[in-house]
Amino acid sequence: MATTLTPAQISDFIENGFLKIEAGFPAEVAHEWAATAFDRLGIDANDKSTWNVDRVHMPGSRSVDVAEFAPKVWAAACELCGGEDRVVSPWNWGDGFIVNLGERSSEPWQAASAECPGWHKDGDFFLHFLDSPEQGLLTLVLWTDVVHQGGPTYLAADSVGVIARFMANHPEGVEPGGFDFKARIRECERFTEATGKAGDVYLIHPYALHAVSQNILRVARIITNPPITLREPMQFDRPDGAYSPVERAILAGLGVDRYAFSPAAERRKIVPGRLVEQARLAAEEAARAAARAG
Ligand SMILES: O=C(O)CCC(=O)C(=O)O
Ligand SMILES: [Fe+2]
Repeated sequence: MATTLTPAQISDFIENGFLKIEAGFPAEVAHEWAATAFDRLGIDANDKSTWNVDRVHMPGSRSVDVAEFAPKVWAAACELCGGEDRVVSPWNWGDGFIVNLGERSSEPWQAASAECPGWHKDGDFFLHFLDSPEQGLLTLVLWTDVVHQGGPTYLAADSVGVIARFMANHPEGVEPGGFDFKARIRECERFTEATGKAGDVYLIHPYALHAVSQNILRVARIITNPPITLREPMQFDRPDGAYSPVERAILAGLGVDRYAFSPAAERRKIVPGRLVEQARLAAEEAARAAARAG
């Protein structure tokens, strides 16, 4: 596979746990997709009095293959995971939008810090091990411009090592709710905001802690967070040393060159409560679409 990332981009990813791909796909396409969210939610983009929800994670209604839709992003994501042959394809993006219209907009604004609520690592659907393949990368796809104080996802840039050490200490596996994120985020010191333009994409280390932020500007912020899945568990003692940047970031966090790991319990899936809520929202959307069709 052709290399698309520069050595500087890869060392940035290992240092900060994320890489921003600007103009990963055309802004006009992002705007077209984002515009569909309002009808689906039954609200008017231009009339904030109709915005009856502060934040919602919508169900998906269509999907595309990223290799065709955003080839530059696909190539970069594969490279961070150690190559296309290590990644489950197709990697699909859908319109299960995470819409932030006014999260905690009436509360005093808080800059990104350990004091903010909601820090977490993604992956509510499996038991977590140091080498888990289910969430190969966390990604944030920006379907609208995302601005300071307008609900950008907060990121802890030094959280990968914190989670790596926690996972190494728990070979028996960690439930999605078992990380004590409040304690973990207090071990972090470098915080940033995932701002950008419609069409930008953040490729983020699967261990990175992040949080929903306030949208005190009450501008419509629309993203998705499609995970990439690995075909096999990660490896930290590769005989040929062909570690992916994601693996190298974990080794760096552990402060070692290699690390023999095997899980001490069965890998298993977990059914997240979020799916029940999304089924309810999908039924509401279908009813609104039927009413519009009239
Ligand atoms: O809405 C956001 O800014 C982040 C959402 C998120 O982290 C999630 O849904 O897991
Ligand atoms: Fe998340």
